[in-house]
Order: sequence, then C-alpha cells, then structure tokens
Amino acid sequence: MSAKRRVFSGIQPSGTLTLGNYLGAIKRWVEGQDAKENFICVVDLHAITVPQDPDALRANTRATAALLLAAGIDPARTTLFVQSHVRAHAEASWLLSCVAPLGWLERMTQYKAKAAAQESVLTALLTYPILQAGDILLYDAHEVPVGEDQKQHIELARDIAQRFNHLFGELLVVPEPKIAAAGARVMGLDDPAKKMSKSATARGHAVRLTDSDDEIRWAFKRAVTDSGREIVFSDEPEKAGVNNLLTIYQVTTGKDPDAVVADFASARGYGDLKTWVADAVIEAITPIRTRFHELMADPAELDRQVALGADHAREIAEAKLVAIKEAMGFGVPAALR
Ligand code: AQP
Repeated sequence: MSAKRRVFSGIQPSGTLTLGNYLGAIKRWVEGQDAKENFICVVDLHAITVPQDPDALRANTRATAALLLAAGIDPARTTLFVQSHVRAHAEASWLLSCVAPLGWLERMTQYKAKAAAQESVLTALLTYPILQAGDILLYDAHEVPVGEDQKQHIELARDIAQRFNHLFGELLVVPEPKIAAAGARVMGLDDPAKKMSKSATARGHAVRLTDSDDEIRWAFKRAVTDSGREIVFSDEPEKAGVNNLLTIYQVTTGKDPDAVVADFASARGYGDLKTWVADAVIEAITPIRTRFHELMADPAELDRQVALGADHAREIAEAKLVAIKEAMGFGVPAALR
C-alpha cells in the first residue's frame, strides 16, 4: 500500500456540474492533490439509480470528466476515471450488500428525500450507498472529502467496513468523511432552504460551471434573499439567502469571513451584493469554462486521458476485490487474479 494517505471522491454525471459541486467538493480536490494520493471517479453507475436517458448519460459522463480536468484535476497527480470502466465496483457492491443489513439503508435521508420525489423507486436507489462504500473500500481510502449531504453515506461505509472486518478479518480500511468548514452545503439560489443540485432543472436554481456570464448574472439577480438590508453571515432561517450568497463569495474568493463582510461594507443593498457575488463567480468560472470547451473539442484525447486513469484504478481495485472474495470464502481461480 502507498505511504501517502489515500483519498477517494466520486461525482455523478447526473447533469452539468454546479457551483455547489465546485465549492463543496471539486475546489478542495484540486487544492489537495499534492498532499495525498488521490482517486476521483465519475460515478456513472450511481447516476443510473434514477432514470437517465442513455445519450444524455454518455454526454454528461464525458462532460463531467472534462469539467474536472478543466477545474484543475491533474491526471499526473490524481487518478481520474469512470466507474463503469472498472468492473470491480459493481462486483464489490454485490458482495458488500451481503454484509449490510437493510435497516441501515432505509435510514438514509438522501434515499428518503429522492424516493419521496418519485412515483416508482428503483431498487438501486436504496442500495446506492453500498455501491459507494465499495468505491471507497476498494482503494483503501483513508479520507473521503465530501459536502455535508454525503456525510451519512460515508458513515455507512465505515459501518460496512467495520462489520466486514469483524466477520471476515481486518482487511478493509475504515474511511473518514472530510467536510469543508465553509461551502459544504451551497443552497439553491431560487430556494435557500434546498441544496443546490445538478439534477434540478428549474432555471435560476443553480449556477452551472458551463453557464455564460449573462446566465450567471441572471441567476444571481433573481436569487431569493429577504426583505431586510443587512449583509451579514447568519444562521437565522430568514437570512438563509444572504448567508448563502456570502458563503459562495467567501469560498469562491478564499477570503475569511471578516474580510468578506468588509468587502460588502460599502454595498448599497442586496442589488450590489448579488452583482458583486456574480462578478466573483464569473471571474472564478471563466478559465474553467474556456478550458472545458478546449477539452471537449478533442474527444479522442479526452477519452485517452480518462482511460489511462481507469488502467491504474483497475489494477488496485481488482487486487482488493480478490482479497475481499478470498476473505469471504470464494476460491478465486488463477485466471482472475
Ligand atoms: N449544494 C452542494 N453544496 C456543497 N457540496 C455539494 N455537493 C453536491 N451538492 C453540493 C458535493 O459534490 C460532490 C459530488 O456530488 P454527487 O455528484 O456525488 O451527488 P450529490 O451529492 O447528490 O450532488 P448533486 O449535485 O445534488 O447531484 P444530484 O442532483 O444528481 O443528486 C459530493 O462531494 C457532494 O457532497
């Protein structure tokens, strides 16, 4: 095993990536590339736990990989790959589903929220966190940097690892969730009580990393705030919109909260707040968007880079899968080693 601590993160190609994905996860993945050994996975098997159009899934998978590269994920320092390119993930999910009791899954709040929004719920939406546990455990990941919404799933992965180790011997690394101090839960601009999500389609809900400057300004201009005038960080529910805008500005610029409040001391009201936050976001996103279009113009090169990541991931994941199967009592034929 590597001497550096291992980090595993996943992102679903379930729509165009948002500012929430960027500030809560991707920006931190980029900043953490040197200190640890990093694995970043475009989790397309997770995306199909809610119905996806096949052409859209294909396009979103490639676009997600391109956006990660454009945002600064460096294949020389991070193993970037697509989940379905490494078969061990699906197999690990089955094996671990024979370790995790049903009650653990039924408690998951993301499952309950997503299931409530659908008429017919797929079995895999319930078992999604087991696939996620397999993703992490196959790579002996010590850390999983995620937004607040994923904390419960990582805790489940810990429970599954501990139960496996108890039943079959100490084989799996028990991972820790790493939640950002700020930006861990970027809220929708149209409703600051709801998390910003890439699969939500309402215009004005999310800022996407591919949005034009005009689209970004339009979304911020319509961001829900309150009837007051005070531009302050606050936990009060009625200030959630302003708090969200300030948090977006804070994480985008990398400033501390006092410096953020000082920046807005001369603002004439929420109009200035929205315009200035939009300006900061546009400045941060513009180079990502430009690089994204360059990468998408050469799909063969993009696919080549992602395939290299899968080759490396496959080696590690398949060796771990063999160890898991042996511990559980399967005889693994030489051809599969
Ligand atoms: N609003 C958010 N604020 C902060 N972090 C967020 N993340 C997602 N939304 C926010 C973090 O982004 C990473 C990748 O997320 P994911 O693709 O695995 O799925 P998700 O958490 O379900 O994200 P979405 O955008 O809401 O996708 P859909 O709409 O498909 O469900 C994770 O680290 C996540 O915490």
